[in-house]
Amino acid sequence: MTDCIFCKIARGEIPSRKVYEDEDIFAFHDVRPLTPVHFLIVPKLHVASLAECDMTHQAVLGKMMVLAGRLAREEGCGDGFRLIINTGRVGLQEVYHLHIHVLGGPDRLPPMLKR
Ligand code: DGP
Repeated sequence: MTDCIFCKIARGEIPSRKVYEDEDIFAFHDVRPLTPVHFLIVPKLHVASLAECDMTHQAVLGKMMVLAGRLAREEGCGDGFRLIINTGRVGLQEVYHLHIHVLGGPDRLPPMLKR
């Protein structure tokens, strides 16, 4: 996907505050942070959302999850953090390139959803 904004960020064509990069994964700070720590983890391979994933994505999804914990700790979230994957229209997904939001304190986060 040449015109996908997160593909362009992962290729370095749009600047971002990089947290981590390897051959499969790119992680960068969210441009509109909701919490003191707020970064995104994306696969370099374009996939629109979690709803489009199948077993061929198993390895990269596993790597994203393991990295989420490691990078959260490295970014100062040793006391806990929250992962969010907004998916599709109902999930209020804004950018259609799969991404994990990693959100952290130092203070406790607000409740996940209002009742
Ligand atoms: P979502 O609703 O889950 O699709 O959230 C998309 C997030 O992506 C949103 O929190 C803002 C962030 N974002 C959108 N465009 C850019 C960008 O150009 N750079 C960075 N760093 N973040 C972006």
